Amino acid sequence: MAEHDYLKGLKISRRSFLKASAMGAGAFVLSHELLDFKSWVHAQTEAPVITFPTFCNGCGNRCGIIASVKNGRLWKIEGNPEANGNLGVVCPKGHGYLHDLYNPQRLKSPLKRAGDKFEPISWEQAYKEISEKINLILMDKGPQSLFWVNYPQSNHQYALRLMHALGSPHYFTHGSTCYTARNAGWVTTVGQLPSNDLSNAQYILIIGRNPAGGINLGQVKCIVEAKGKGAKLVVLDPRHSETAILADEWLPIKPGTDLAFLLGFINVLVKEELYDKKIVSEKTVGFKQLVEEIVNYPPEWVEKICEIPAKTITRIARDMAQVKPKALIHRGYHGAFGAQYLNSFQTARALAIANSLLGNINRKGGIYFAKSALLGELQPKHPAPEFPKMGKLDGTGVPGRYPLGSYGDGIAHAIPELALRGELKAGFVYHNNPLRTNPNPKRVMAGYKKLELLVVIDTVLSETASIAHYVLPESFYLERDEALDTKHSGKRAQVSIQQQVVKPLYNTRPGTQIIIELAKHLGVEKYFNFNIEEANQLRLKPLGVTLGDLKARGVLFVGENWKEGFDKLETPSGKVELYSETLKKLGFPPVPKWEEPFVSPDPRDPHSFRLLHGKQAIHTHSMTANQPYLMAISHRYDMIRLWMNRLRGSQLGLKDGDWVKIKSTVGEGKVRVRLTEGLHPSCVWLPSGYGIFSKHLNTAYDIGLNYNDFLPTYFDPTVGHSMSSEIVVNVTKA
Ligand SMILES: Nc1nc2c(c(=O)[nH]1)N[C@H]1C(S)=C(S)[C@@H](COP(=O)(O)OP(=O)(O)OC[C@H]3O[C@@H](n4cnc5c(=O)[nH]c(N)nc54)[C@H](O)[C@@H]3O)O[C@H]1N2
Ligand SMILES: Nc1nc2c(c(=O)[nH]1)N[C@H]1C(S)=C(S)[C@@H](COP(=O)(O)OP(=O)(O)OC[C@H]3O[C@@H](n4cnc5c(=O)[nH]c(N)nc54)[C@H](O)[C@@H]3O)O[C@H]1N2
Ligand code: SF4
Ligand SMILES: [Mo]
Repeated sequence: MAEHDYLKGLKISRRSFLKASAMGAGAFVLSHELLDFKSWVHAQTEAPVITFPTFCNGCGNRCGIIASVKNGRLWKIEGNPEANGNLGVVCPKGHGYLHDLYNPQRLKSPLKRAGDKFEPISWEQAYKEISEKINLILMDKGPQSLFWVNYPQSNHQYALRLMHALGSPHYFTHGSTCYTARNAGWVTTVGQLPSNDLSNAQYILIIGRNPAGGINLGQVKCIVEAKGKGAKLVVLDPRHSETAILADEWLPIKPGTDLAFLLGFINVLVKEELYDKKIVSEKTVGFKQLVEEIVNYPPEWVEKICEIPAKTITRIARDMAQVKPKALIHRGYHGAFGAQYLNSFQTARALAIANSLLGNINRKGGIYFAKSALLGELQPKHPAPEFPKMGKLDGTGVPGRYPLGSYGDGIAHAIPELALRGELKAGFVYHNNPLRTNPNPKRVMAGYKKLELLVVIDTVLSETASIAHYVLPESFYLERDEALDTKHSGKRAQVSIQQQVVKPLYNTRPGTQIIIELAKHLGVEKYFNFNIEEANQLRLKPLGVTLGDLKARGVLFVGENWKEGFDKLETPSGKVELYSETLKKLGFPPVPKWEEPFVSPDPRDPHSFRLLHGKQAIHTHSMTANQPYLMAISHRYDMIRLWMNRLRGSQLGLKDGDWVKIKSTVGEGKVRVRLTEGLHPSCVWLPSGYGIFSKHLNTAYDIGLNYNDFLPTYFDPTVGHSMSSEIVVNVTKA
C-alpha cells in the first residue's frame, strides 16, 4: 500500500507516521514516547532470537532447518548442519517459500462452497457437515467409494489409518506421476530402492536426474566433495541441466532412449568381461539369459538409437569398470524413467542391472541400502483398524492390470476415471493439487467435479481447492507440530521432527489434528484416542531417545552403522535378479529388452517435437509459482520460456524470445521460446512450475504453460504411471 493511503484522513506528518508505523500496527498511537527510528532499530537488534530446529516444507525433500524467531515473527531460516538430506544448506525456494507464512493470499478459516463462491464457516460446522455427508455416502455406496490422496509425507499413516478405519482401501500418493516406474525397476531387481554413495564414488554417471535443479542439496554437496577428491562426473541428459554445469562431460541423449544406452553399456561390460565376476557368480541369478539378450545391443546399434557415439559408450563402460565398485550410475528419480516413457520400467531395471554388474550394490562409493529407523507402533495401546477387505479399484498390484504397481501409492491419476465411472463418490485431497499436477486437466476437472463430496486440505485456494465443496486450511509448516519423519536416513538411520516455530496467525489447524478430529466426527474415534505428542512419544520409544532430545536437535541418529556387502536381498531369489521369473509369469520381458517409446516426433516435420519438462531450482511443482519473490526471479531471468534447439528454431524462422504456439492431441497454448545449443534437437523443454489457473493465486495466475495441459491420460502397463514425456507437440510461430 502506498504511504499516502495510510495517511489519508489521519492528518499526521510524515515524520510522526514513520515513528508510529515503526512500532507496528498495534502501536499506532501518536505520542512523544514513541521510539525514533534509531531506537527502534536498536530495540529490534537487541530483541532475543529464539531458535527452533524443524523442517522445511518448500518441497518433498524436507530439509532440516533452524528457524529463528524474533519478537514473535519469523526472522530467518538456516540449514541444520546435522540433517542428512541437506547437510546444513537451504535452497532458494526454501528461503522464498517461508515468506508465504505472511502471504495475505493464505487460507484463514474453513470454507464452504456457496454457489460460485466460498463462505467462511467454523471448524465444528465443517466437521459436522462433512461427516454427515460421508456417512450417507458410505451407507449408500459402501466404503470403497471414499478416497484420500496426499503428498507422501510424515503423517500419511494417520490418513491411511482413517481410510482403513472407515473400511476404504483408497489411499493414494502422487507416486504415479513421479517415481513408481523407477521404484518398481529397482525393487524387482535388488528388492528395494537404494541410495547413492556419491561422496565416495570415483566415477558418477547421472542419467536424467538433475539434483542441482530438481534439488537435492545433500547430493549436490556430495558430488562436489567427490569431485574435489578427483571423481569424474558424466551427465546424460537431452538438456544442459544445472547438474551438467558441474559435469566433466555432458552427453545430450535423444530422449526416451536411455534403455538403449544402458543395454549398450551392459553389452560392453559383458563382452569385454569387465563385470564383477565374483558378485555375478555368487549374488545374481540369470546371467546366462542376460547374455543371450544383451548380444543384440552392441554400441554401434545403440549409437543409431540414442545418438551417443559407440566409442563414447565403450569408453564410459571401460572407465567405470576400472574403478568399480566405486563407480555408480545414479539411482534416478523423476526425469528419464520415474514416470515418463512406456519403457521407463525396463530402463530402471537396466539401470539396476548395470550397477549390479559393476559390483557396487551396497558398497562404499556405489549404490547402497540406507539404514532406516524402525519406529514403534501405536498398537496395542491404540488398536489399528482392520485392513480393508476389498482391493483398490485402480488395479494396482492386480495381474492383467498394473501388476507391478505399488499398493501403498496407488494410481492417483486414475481417480478422475473412477469418479467418472461412479465408483468413487467422495474424497479428501490433502497437500496435493491434482487439477494442476495430474495429466490432462480437462479430464481431471470433469472427474473431480463429478464427486458428490470433495474436501481439500491446503494452505491456499489451489486449482483443486477452488472446485471443492469444503476447504480445510492447514496451518503453515512453521506453525505446526507434525508426525515424526524417518526420511533421509543414510549410513545411519535418521529420525526427525517438524515442530511449531510461531503461533498460527489464522484459524488454521495442523494436518494430523484435522485427521484425528475428522475421525472423531466420523464415528471411528476408537482408533484415534491420541494426540500428535503422545503418538510421537509412543513411536520414539523403541529407539531409546526422548521427544525432548529430538525437539532440541531436530534430527537424531539411531541404530547401528551401515556395513558394506549383503547376504540376502529382498527379491524372491534373495539375489540380484538379472532374469526375473516374476516378470516372466506376468508376461513382461524377464531380462530387459529394447522397447521404443510409445510416441515419437516425426523427423520429417520441422514443427514436430517431443515435449519434455523438468524442475527449475526456484520452483516446486505447482506450489511456489504464487510466491512473489520466487516469481520475481522467474521474470528477472526470463525463465518461463520453452527451451528449443537453436538450429531447429531458426528452421522455423524463430528468434530468441519469440512467441510460439504449441499444440498436442489434448491441448494448446502460447509461450515464449528460449533458443539454445543446450537441448537435443528432437525435443522442446518446458519448466514444470508454471501455468497456474487458479484465479485465487494472483501472482502466478495465467503465467507460462504446463506440460500436463498437453499430456493425454496414460497408464503404462507395468505400474500404471502417467508416461508424462510421451507427448508429441506441433510448434509454430505465434
Ligand atoms: N504441473 C506440474 N505437475 C507435476 C509436476 C510438476 O513439476 N509440475 N511434478 C510431478 C511430480 S515429480 C510430483 S512429485 C507431483 C507433485 O504433485 P503435488 O503433490 O500435487 O504437488 P505440489 O505442487 O507440491 O503440492 C500440491 C499442493 O499442496 C499444497 N501445500 C503446500 N504446503 C502445504 C501444507 O503445508 N499443507 C497442506 N495441506 N497443503 C500444502 C500446495 O498449496 C499445493 O496446492 O506432481 C507431478 N506433476
Ligand atoms: N527445484 C525443485 N526441486 C525438486 C522438486 C521441485 O519441484 N523443484 N521436486 C522434488 C521431486 S518430487 C522430484 S520427483 C525430484 C525430481 O528430480 P529430477 O528427476 O532430477 O527432475 P526433472 O527435472 O524431472 O528431470 C531431471 C532431468 O531429466 C532430463 N530428462 C528428461 N527426459 C529425459 C530422457 O529421456 N533421458 C534423459 N537422460 N534425461 C531426460 C530433464 O532434461 C531434466 O534435466 O526433484 C525434487 N526436487
Ligand atoms: S530442497 Fe529447498 S525447498 Fe526443498 S525442503 Fe530443502 S530447502 Fe526446502
Ligand atoms: Mo516427484
